[in-house]
Amino acid sequence: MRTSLKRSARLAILAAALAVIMLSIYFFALSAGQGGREHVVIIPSGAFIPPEGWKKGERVYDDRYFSPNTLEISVGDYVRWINRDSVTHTVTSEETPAGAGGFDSVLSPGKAFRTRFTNAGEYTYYCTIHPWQGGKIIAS
Ligand SMILES: [Cu+2]
Repeated sequence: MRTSLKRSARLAILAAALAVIMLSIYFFALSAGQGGREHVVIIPSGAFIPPEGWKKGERVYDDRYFSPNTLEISVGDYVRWINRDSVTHTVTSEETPAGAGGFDSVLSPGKAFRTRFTNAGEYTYYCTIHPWQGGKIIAS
């Protein structure tokens, strides 16, 4: 009887210690600012319509094409683009910070694409099918 009580007490202490260790790791990871939040950018209905007076090669940074058009995130965060338009669009990186990889995704209507930003800096992107559509991500 006594021995089994001691054993369960030891087990309880062990479980409590384990819980403390797990919580410490969790809060350390949070305080390290590793990001991990997800942000959503919508490709709105009608984004395929070029702006009036648009000239070839010109990017237009406007919520009509990617919304929000400029998004500020933390390094380590994710961005999910959702195509709410009636036609296919692409999310194609244009300028990226040194050392950062690019991205390129084709999204038919209703589809989404998600990527993670692990390098700080400014990223611009556009749609290769409707090249007036410009967007910007700033990771810090
Ligand atoms: Cu497009």
